[in-house]
Amino acid sequence: MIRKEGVVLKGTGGIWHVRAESGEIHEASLRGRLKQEREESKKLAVGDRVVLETDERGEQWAIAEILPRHSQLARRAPGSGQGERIVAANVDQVVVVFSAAKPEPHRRMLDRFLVIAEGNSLQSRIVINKIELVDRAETERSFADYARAGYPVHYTSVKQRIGLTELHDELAGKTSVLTGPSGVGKSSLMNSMYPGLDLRVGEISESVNKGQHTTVGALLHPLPDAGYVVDTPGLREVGMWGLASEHLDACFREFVPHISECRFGNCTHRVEPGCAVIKAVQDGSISAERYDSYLRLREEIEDTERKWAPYSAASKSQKRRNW
Ligand SMILES: Nc1nc2c(ncn2[C@@H]2O[C@H](COP(=O)(O)OP(=O)(O)O)[C@@H](O)[C@H]2O)c(=O)[nH]1
Ligand SMILES: [Mg+2]
Ligand SMILES: [Zn+2]
Repeated sequence: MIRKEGVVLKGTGGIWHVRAESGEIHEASLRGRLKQEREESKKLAVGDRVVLETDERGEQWAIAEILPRHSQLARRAPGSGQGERIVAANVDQVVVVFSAAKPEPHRRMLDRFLVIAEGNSLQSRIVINKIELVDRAETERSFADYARAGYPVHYTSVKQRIGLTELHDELAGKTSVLTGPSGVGKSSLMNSMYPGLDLRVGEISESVNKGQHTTVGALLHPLPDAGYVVDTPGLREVGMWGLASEHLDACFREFVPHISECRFGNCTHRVEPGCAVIKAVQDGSISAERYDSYLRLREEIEDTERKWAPYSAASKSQKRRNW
C-alpha cells in the first residue's frame, strides 16, 4: 500500500482530484468512514490537504485522512449554524479585483467582498486594474481609506504592464481566492502573469449561472511557480449569509479600535449617544463612504434576520462568534 499527501483541486460526483507533491494528479474517492463523518468541519473542500492511500492491489486511490485546516472560506445558511458549505480550505488571502475605469469601481461591492473575507478571518488584498486609463494619483486618493485601514492596494495595468511583478510576488506560494466583477481584467491579469494558465475566474456566476441558486464548486488551480488560485463561481454567491448583524462592525477593520470605546456595548453605531464610531467618522479617521457601506450592509443583514427569525429562534442561543 502506498500513502502520500496531496491537495484537493476539485470534486465532482464523489470523485476528487488530488494533486500530490510531485505534481501528479490522482482521482480518489473518500473512504467510507470519512463519508459518514457528519461534522461540518470535516466536509471535504478544494484546498484541503489529505492523505491518499492505494487499495491492496495498488490500483485505486482513496482519501484516507483529511488533515487539519488553517483557514476556510465558508458560507452558512441564515438563521442557524446549519447548512454550512466550505467553498475552499486553507485559503491564505482574498484578492479583490476592480478596474479604475471601464467599468467604474463599485465601492459598495468592494466593501461587501472585504466583509466576507473578514467574516472568515481571511486577509484581503485589493487590485485596481486598468490604471493607465485614469489619473493614478487621483485614484490612489480615492482608495486611500482602504490603504489606511490596512489593506494592501495594488494599482495595475495589463495593457502597460504596471504592477504585475509585485502582484505576482504576492500570489507566489499562497492560496488566493481571486474575485471581482466581470470585465475588470481578472483573466487578463492571470494570463499576463501566467501565460497559458486557463482560468475561468468567476465567470460561472456572472453568465451561465445567473439567477440560479445552484452553486458550482470551486476549483483550485496550481500556479506554475508555487501556490494556488481558487477559482470560485463568485464570492457574491458566498454572500453574507449567516453573518450576525452585531458582528458586522468588526468586519470593517478601521472600526475595530473604536468599537470598544462606544458607550453602549451593543451599540449599532447608528444613532446612539457616545458612539465612538460616529465620532471617528466626524473627525475623519473613518471615511464617510465606508461608514455608509456599513449602514447599508447592516440594514440588509437585519432584513435577512427578520425574515429568518421564525426559523432561527431555537438556535439564537448558540449563535457563534464567527459566521
Ligand atoms: N485598458 C485596459 N484594458 C484592460 C486591462 N486589462 C484588461 N483589459 C480589458 O478588459 C476587458 C475585460 O478583461 P477580462 O480579463 O476578460 O476581465 P474579467 O471579466 O475580469 O476576467 C478585456 O477587453 C481586456 O482586454 C488593462 O489593464 N487596461
Ligand atoms: Mg474572466
Ligand atoms: Zn458605536
